[in-house]
Amino acid sequence: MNKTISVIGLGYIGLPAAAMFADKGVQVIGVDVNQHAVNIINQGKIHIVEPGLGEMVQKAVANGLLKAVTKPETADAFLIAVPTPFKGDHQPDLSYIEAVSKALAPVLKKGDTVILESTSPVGTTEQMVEWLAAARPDLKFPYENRDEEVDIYVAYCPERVLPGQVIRELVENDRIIGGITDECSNKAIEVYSIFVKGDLVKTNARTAEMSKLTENAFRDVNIAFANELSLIADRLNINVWELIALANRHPRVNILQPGCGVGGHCIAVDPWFIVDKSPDLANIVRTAREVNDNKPNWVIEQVKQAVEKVANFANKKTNEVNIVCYGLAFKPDIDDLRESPALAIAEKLMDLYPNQVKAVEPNYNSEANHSEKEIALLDYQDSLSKVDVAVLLVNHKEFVENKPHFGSNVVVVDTKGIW
Ligand code: SAJ
Repeated sequence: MNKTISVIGLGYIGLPAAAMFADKGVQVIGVDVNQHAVNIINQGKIHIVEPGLGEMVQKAVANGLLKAVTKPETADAFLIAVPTPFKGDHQPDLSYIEAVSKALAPVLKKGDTVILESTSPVGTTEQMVEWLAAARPDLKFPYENRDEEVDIYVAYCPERVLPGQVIRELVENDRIIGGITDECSNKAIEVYSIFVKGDLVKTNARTAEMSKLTENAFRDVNIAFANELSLIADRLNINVWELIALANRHPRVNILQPGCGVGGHCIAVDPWFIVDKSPDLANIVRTAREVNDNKPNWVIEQVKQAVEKVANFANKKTNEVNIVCYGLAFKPDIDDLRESPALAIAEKLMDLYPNQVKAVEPNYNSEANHSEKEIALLDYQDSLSKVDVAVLLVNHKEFVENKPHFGSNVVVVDTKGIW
């Protein structure tokens, strides 16, 4: 019985999961090394932005079902949702999982279930078992292909929720349940059955790890195709948006949308974990990453040409041209600036054109703003009379629903094809 569930890592994935268990009446202990986040959660508030989450956390804390602490405590099941960034030349950084394993091991007891949710290179769950087993030689841990009685059940169950839709997708999405053994999968299924309505599909830990990476690499490769098409179409004087819409009328073609680059902490990162394990084989995956990472540079070149153009026809100096970037978040209708290509483009433009660059970001929230540089923000309507080069970077609904009507004196660089 999972009377108490502990969620370790109270970020964009862990906190919604914690709130979801509490919503079903389970006693939840949230663990995070960030004292600031722990304090905020214990006040019934949240330190991230996700629609619907604030109300759930507030209720869970008020009902005494969710508390946050900085060090692991005894529980029946543990869900680990800590970051797995990459370091140096795109090698995965497992230090957070290692630190959690070492902090968690002392509180484990016979019969507990440990589930890793963090996006991880293949083999990480087995590595985690080694870290746990080294710290707790008194407990028997599971090993793949050894179906024997164990004390601790371990599984890899990747999260696959879309930021902005987390509360709905946590419940509705199918989940992949990668137990180290079949018995481990069964124990993990008991945990997710508490709130998941989607199918809980069993596999082994390695396949589950790879499936998460595969899903995000699939999307990255397909966006790279769209981004590459946008460069080719531009050279050939073809409207890429029309081109894609036409091609997508074929019953078996479904091309994604080009943009200013691929951002976020998932799609721009996870494919590298595949490349890292099989560098000689992962050619398409690597090239897709490079194509998407290079798109912001192409956008900057477009802006440079636009600045020259305006300067020429308005008879201005290039340092008199006003540039406004529309959208800074990593995708539409969210406030998340992490790994945002739009923000990177705006910052690069600020270096190239000091004091000439401003931005409009309707979802701006100073707490979530991870910008190194202070970008002057303008109100959307006010910006329209001040801009010479309008750089549309993110298709936020405000920009889609209220299209501007620029005069011929404004040059538009539209990376999303909406203006
Ligand atoms: N993007 C495009 N063109 C498109 C679609 C997206 O340029 O047609 C860009 C976005 O603007 C953004 C980036 O790609 O910069 C990523 O956005 P996204 O909406 O594709 O994905 P994320 O990063 O918000 O969430 C992804 C999801 N994975 C898949 O759709 C396969 C989500 O389900 C995962 O849970 C999440 O990664 C994760 O945590 O791994």
